[in-house]
Amino acid sequence: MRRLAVLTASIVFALSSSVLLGSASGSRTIKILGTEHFVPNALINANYRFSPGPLSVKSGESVTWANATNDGHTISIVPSVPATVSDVFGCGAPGTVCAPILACHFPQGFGPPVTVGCGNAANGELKVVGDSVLVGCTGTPGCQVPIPIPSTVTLKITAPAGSHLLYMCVIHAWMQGEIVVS
Ligand SMILES: [Cu+2]
Repeated sequence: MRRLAVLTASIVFALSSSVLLGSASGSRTIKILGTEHFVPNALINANYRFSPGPLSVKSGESVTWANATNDGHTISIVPSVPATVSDVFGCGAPGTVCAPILACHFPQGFGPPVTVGCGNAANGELKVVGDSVLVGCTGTPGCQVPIPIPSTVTLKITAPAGSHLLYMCVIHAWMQGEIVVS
């Protein structure tokens, strides 16, 4: 979880094309996939992603995020998502969309204590900007999160029909998705 803060060298993203595709099947499960790889003085590569990225649901339906990676993530509704490499790696600085959400989840910085659910997500709902939940990796191979947090979370989408909820992981700010509520 803490590695984002130390990324300073060259960066390679191998984002899966799958994040660009919607869900035609009506699946209500979003997988969290990917790995990261670091070679000192050479590269850092991470392709953590939501699969699918965009999803259409009806208001009141539930969506499950299932983490298959060995790192923790967040599902965080934000007013806008970072659009450049600089925005991605600067997310968390004061004034960015990541800052208030990181402050909620990690009131003393990365590591315990943590707040698992922020805003309506504390009650199992996703509705408005600021709603956010931590997804852990307990049970996945090599889980590097020192705190037991479930790797699967189900949230009820209670935003009204017509809403477009932009969401992201504030730990890995290139992980971005959208929920279209009908
Ligand atoms: Cu993440």
